[in-house]
Amino acid sequence: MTGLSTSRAGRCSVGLVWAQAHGGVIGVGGKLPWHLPEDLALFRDLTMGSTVVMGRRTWESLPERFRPLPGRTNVVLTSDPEWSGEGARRASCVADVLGEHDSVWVIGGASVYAAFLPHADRLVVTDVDVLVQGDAWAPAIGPEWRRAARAPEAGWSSSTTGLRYAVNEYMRAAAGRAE
Ligand code: VY7
Repeated sequence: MTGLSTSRAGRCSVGLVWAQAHGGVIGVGGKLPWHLPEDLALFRDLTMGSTVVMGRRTWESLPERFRPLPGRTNVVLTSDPEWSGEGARRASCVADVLGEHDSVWVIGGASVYAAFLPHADRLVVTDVDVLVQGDAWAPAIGPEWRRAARAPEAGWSSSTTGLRYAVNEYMRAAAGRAE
């Protein structure tokens, strides 16, 4: 499931990948409020070899030994022209990212998901069956999206940690996306 194969000339193919608890919670205090190694493996496999786009806060939230995320082109969005991070490419806006890459995975956080959602073709969303306090939320998945797959099709997978989770893939329905 790596890479985005739907790229057309001159148009950046955009996937968003996130994991969410009930209510769409994706983070609290700059961290993921659960431990789900199976999701980290999925995230790694999905994004390996690709360009990953993240906000500056998400970059700061990565453990230093995983910064930049290995095996991937790391692009960090920030409006601060002075910002730099070792192993990161800075981008100042969504349009720059879309113009400079053939395909990207957007990996967070909340404001960056919201900014790229109108340009996205594909969403890969891990539902984590846990109720947690949050201070960051996933964007709403509107009727312009249709679920193309869920694994497992019914019920849940069980993590070695005991948590239950399921992986959903959404594709944009016919109407199309913003340029
Ligand atoms: C981000 C980490 C955060 C904290 C500790 C380790 C889905 C996830 C993300 C983002 C999970 C993260 C890591 C895990 C990945 C490793 C490097 C270390 C790698 C997302 N579904 N899940 N996320 N790393 N956007 N979407 O855990 O990273 O990939 O090499």
